Amino acid sequence: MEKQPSGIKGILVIALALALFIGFSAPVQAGKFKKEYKMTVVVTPAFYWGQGALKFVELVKKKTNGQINIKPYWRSSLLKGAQLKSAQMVANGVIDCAMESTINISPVFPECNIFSLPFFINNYENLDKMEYGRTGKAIFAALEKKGVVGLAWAENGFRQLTNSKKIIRRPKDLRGLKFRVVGSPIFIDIFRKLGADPVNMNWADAVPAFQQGVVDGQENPVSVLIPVKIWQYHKYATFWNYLVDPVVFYWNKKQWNSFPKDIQKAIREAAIEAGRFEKALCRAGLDGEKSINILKNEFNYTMKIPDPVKYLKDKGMTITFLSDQDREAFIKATRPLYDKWVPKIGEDIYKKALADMGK
Ligand code: X2X
Repeated sequence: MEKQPSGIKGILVIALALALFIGFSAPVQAGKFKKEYKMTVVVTPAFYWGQGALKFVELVKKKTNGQINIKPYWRSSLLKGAQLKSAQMVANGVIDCAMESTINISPVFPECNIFSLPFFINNYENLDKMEYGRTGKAIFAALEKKGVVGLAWAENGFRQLTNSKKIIRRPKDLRGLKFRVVGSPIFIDIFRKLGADPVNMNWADAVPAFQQGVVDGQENPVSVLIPVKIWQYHKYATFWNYLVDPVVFYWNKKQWNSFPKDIQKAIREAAIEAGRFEKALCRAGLDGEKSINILKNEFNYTMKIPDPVKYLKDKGMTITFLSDQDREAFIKATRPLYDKWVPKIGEDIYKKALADMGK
C-alpha cells in the first residue's frame, strides 16, 4: 500500500515538486518578454521585402538567444489590408513592430513624402546619401516624436510604370489611362498632373484589379513586378525611376524603451543586417555587380534573377527607358507639385535632402 507523505516530510515533498515545476516550466526571463511580438508587413515572403522580414525574424531570434520572437503578419492582415494604418497602430501599441514602406507611413509622417517627390532622387547613390545623412536622421527623429523607434532602412525600390495599353514615353501618353496607385495623396496628385486617371487602392485589392482589368496600369518596383508576374496583365513597362520607396524597420517606442540595452542592441543589429540583405535583393542587377556581390560575399547567397530587366523582357514585356528629352518633359510636367508638397514635407527636410545629395 502506498504511504501518503505527512507532516514536515510532506511539506518538503510538495515544496520540492513546486520548485521543480516552476524551474522547468518557466525560462529564466519569465514574464520579462512577450511570447510573440507582432510585426505587420504588407507583402508576403514571395517578395524580396518579405524575405527581408523573415531574415529580421531569424536574426532577432538568434541575436537575443531566442528571447525575442517576432511573428510576421503578411498582407497587412492585422490591419484588414489597410496598409496606410501601420504607423498609427504601431505607435499606439496594438502592433509591436513593422517593416513598412515610407509611402505607407507617410499619412502619419508627412516627412516621408520626401522620397515621393517626382524626379527628385533619381538614383541609389542619392538615396543612400539621404538615408544615412541628415535626411534619414531627421526622419527617425520625427518617428520618435510620434511614438515609434526607427531601427534601420531597407527597400522596395525605384518605382516603374506598367500598363496593358501602350508604350509610355511622354506625359501625353498617360492621358486618360486608369492607374492603380497607393492611397497616399501625393500619388493622386502626380498622376492627375500627368493627365491620367488615378485610383486609390490597397495592395490587397490591387492584384485582383489587374487581373480583372479594372485598371489599365500601375506603378511599383521590379521587386514587386516580378513576384506578382506583372507580365500576365501588363505588356508595357516604362523604367522612369520617378520616385522611390525605402522600407523602414520600426518598433513601438514605449515597448522599445522597456527593453534592456543588450536586447535593443541585438534587435537593432538584426534590423541593420536584414536591411542590408534585403536592399541587395531589391537592387540586384540594377546597380551593376554591387548588390550581387554583397549577396554573394556577405550572405553566401546567389541571386536567382541577376538581371531583372532581361527577365521581364524574356517574359514578353516591352521595356522603355526614357531619353533625356522625354525625362525633361516629365520633370517639367510634375515640378509644379513641389510648390504644394515641399511645405507639407517641411522646408527643413527638403533642404537637408538637397544638402545630402550635394545639390
Ligand atoms: O502598395 C504598394 O504598391 C506597395 C506594395 O508597393 C506598397 O506597399 C507601397
